[in-house]
Formats: sequence, structure tokens, C-alpha cells
Amino acid sequence: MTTYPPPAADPVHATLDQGLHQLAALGGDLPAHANAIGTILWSPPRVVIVGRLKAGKSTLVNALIGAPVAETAALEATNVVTVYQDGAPSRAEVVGVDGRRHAVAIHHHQPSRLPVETLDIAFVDRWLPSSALRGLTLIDTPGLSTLTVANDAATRRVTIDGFEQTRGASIDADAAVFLFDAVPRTDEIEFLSQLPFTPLNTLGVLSRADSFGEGALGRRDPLVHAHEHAARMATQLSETVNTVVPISGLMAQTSHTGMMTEHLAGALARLRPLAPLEVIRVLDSDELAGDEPAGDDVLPLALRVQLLELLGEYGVLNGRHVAPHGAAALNSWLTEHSGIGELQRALTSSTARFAVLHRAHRILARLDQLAFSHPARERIRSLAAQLRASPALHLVAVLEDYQRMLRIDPRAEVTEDLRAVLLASSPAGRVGLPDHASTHEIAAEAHRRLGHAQRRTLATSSAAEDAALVTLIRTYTALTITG
Ligand SMILES: Nc1nc2c(ncn2[C@@H]2O[C@H](COP(=O)(O)OP(=O)(O)O)[C@@H](O)[C@H]2O)c(=O)[nH]1
Ligand SMILES: [Mg+2]
Repeated sequence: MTTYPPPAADPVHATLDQGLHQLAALGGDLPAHANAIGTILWSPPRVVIVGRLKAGKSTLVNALIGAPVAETAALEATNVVTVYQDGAPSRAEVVGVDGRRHAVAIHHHQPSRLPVETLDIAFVDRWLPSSALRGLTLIDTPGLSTLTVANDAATRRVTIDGFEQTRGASIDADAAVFLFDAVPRTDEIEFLSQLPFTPLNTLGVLSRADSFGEGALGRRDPLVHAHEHAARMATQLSETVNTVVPISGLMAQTSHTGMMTEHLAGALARLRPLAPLEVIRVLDSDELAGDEPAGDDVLPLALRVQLLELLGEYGVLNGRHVAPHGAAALNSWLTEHSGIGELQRALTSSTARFAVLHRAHRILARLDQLAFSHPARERIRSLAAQLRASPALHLVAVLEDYQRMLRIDPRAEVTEDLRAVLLASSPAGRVGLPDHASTHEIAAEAHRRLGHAQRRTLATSSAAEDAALVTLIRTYTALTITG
């Protein structure tokens, strides 16, 4: 992951920074508030990873960070939201539901005991030096488990399965990565619709691509099959996610955390002469059962277990042909086939772009909140209004209107128009024209749209639509001015 436009060069950042300075200048306790809100501005956008228990969230987080830090099955006991951010030294703090912070010592090769009972933990803040985290903060969540449990189990579900925790973590996030295998269930889609995101900042991930369909021994290559399926799901889920990327988090984790060694590659190479079914038999063989061929004759049990854990059946079966070329070659093969590159591209391009806008929205929302409760409410309110009206923050205002309209009427014409403005990569795109359209054509189309939007203000059906039309009128007015 790369870093975003250097803050100083980014007009959204500069305008908000200036606004916070104005807030601080109002005196009293406002400098402290400005500082607190400023930490949002100076931190990377936050991406929350959501999905059912065992969907592969923590595995993917490890792959993205490039270090095996997130809990995996072995440490599943700690069912807590964890916020991973760049920082040194490597350390953690447990934040209790009472708001108190407790430092946790980090031991390598040994899970650290948390100083607070899981039920009393709001989340864990985890810092580690990682260039991958410089651009995005990642939030791992415990996951949504069976949401269809009976009513009397509701409390259990909330506390044990992380439903409520995940929701809480999402409030402070700017984008979501939604992991599912095969087909997401209705309750998962419903849960996503309750989060404060739009399809623009929700990235779908078809996880466990290496075991998709009939799996490693099936008639079709599971990765190819998963690609096709992901494309279908992207269309089907277009009201929830902006795209669906298939991924083998396991293969990505192994290749990105330095777990592949020459010793393991050498061990894997020894499976090369065997037929696929024999390989599986060797992997599954258990000495006590006296299976033929005895696994131990080919590879000691510890190595077999390790290979299977690090590569999965698909990785073992297909990676064994690459293994004779060495660990580096095998690592490249894993990276390439894992799908992690495509996922990183989707994250840094589109998802992160909208996450940056969403972070600006969160800052404005904090100002609104402050205006609500602070004695200087009038001046804070006018500052927020001034910021929303500034050209640099125009797209943030468009995003806020789009979010409101999505909830009220996702299929309305204004909702579509706002979406087009947000997605456009050029002034022409904002009025639905191809990028190469001339300034004259853009102005003419903007003029036409302006008239249409003005007529629509006469018969709106909600306050949200009123506000959205005002924003669209501003957008089109700016585009009618040529040269
Ligand atoms: N075959 C395969 N297994 C995976 C993949 N991702 C995760 N797993 C395994 O699935 C189990 C649960 O993964 P984990 O990341 O802890 O899921 P979480 O509950 O969503 O955080 C672990 O045993 C992982 O090794 C994958 O892409 N392929
Ligand atoms: Mg997990």
C-alpha cells in the first residue's frame, strides 16, 4: 500500500486543517477539541474487515500487514476488535468499555494474556512498524457468527460472536472490506446495510479462493472458478460492494509474512513425482492407521502438517511443481496466485479514494456534534457550513448527500446523479459525458442538467432530496462556467 497524496498537497486536507485552526482560534476549550478532531485528519483512513467467523479476516490482515500479527485459529480465544496502525515500538493497549487503557507487553512466539476480561474490552490498539499501515489503518473484527440464533441467545450473540463489536468498530471506519465465501447470506448483507458505508467504499472479497467449488482435486481449477464467480457476485451485489476480488488469504499470508523457507520448498519438491491423489493420501496419512504409502516414508509428519497449514491443499498440489526452483520462486508463485495484488490495487485506488472523503465527512460530523453541545454553537455551526461550502470539500458534501439518499431512496434519479459525480474522474464525467468532451460540450450539458435540477426542486419528496438537489445545482453551476 502506498501513502496518499502528501497531506500538505491535498486540498481536502489543507482546507480541513485550516478549519480546525479557525476552531482553535475561538479559544476556551476549543483548541483541545480542535486537536482531538485533528488526530482523525492526521491518521490514515481506517478500513474495517468484516465477515463471518472463520471467513479468513485475520489471515488477510496478516497478509496485508506483511507480518503474522493478527490472531488466527490458534488464538481465537481473544475475540476482540483490534486496530492495527503504523508505529514504533511494537506495542498494544487494551481499551476497556469503561474507556480506560491498559498497556500489554508483546511477547514473540507466545500469545500475550490480555489484562482485561474479553467482555470488558472495547477494542485493542496495536502499533507496529509497518509501511503497509502508513497509508491505511486496518481494523480486524471478531466476525459475525450465526445471526439466526433464537431470541433468548441474543445477548450471547452480541457478546460472543462480535456482532455488536463489529458494528461499533465500523462507526469509526472509513471503508470496509467484506469477506465471504461462496454466497453471502441475507443476514450478512443486512448487517452491511446497517453500517455507515456506501458501495463506493465497500470492497467485496471472495475468500478461500483456493478451495472454491470442488476444491483442489475438483474438475475445475478453483482459482479460475472463483474468478468467474466473483465477477457474477460483483454484479449481483452492486448495491452493497463496488467490486468483488477473489483471494486466497492463506497463500497471501504465507508469501507475505516470510514463512516460506528453502527447507519447506525442498520438502514440497519431494512430493513432485507423486500423482495428485497420492499427494493427498500422504498429507492425510496417519502413521497409526498404517496407510499406504506411509506418509513418513515421504515426509516426516511435522513437515506435512506445516506444508498443509501454510499452503492448503491447492498450494501443495500445484506449488510442488514450482518448489524445485527454490523458495523465492515458490513465494512469487504464491503471491501471484493468491490474488493479493488485485486486492491491494482495489484498496489503494477506489476504496482508499472514497475512504479519504469519508474521513473528511467524519471530521465534519465531529464538528456538527460539537456544535450541538458547545456554548459556542453558532460559531462552530457556521464554521462547519463554511467548510461544506468550500470548493475543496465539495465532493465531501456530495458524499454526505449520497449517503443520506441511499438510505431513503437508493434508486432515485438524484441518487444516481450524485453517484455519477462521485465516480467521475473528470469534469466531463460529472455530467455523464465521456472524458474527451470539450469544455463547450460540458458547459452545455451542465446547463441542461442545471435547469432540470432546478425544476425538480419544485416537487421533492424529502429534506434529503432537497439538500441533494442544492448540492447538484452547485456542481452543475460550477461546470457551466467555461474558461
Ligand atoms: N484454504 C484456505 N484456508 C484459509 C484461507 N484463509 C483463512 N484460512 C483458514 O481458515 C481459518 C480461519 O481463518 P481466520 O483468518 O482466523 O478467520 P477469521 O475468523 O475470519 O479471522 C484458519 O485456519 C485459516 O488458516 C484461505 O484463503 N484458504
Ligand atoms: Mg479472526
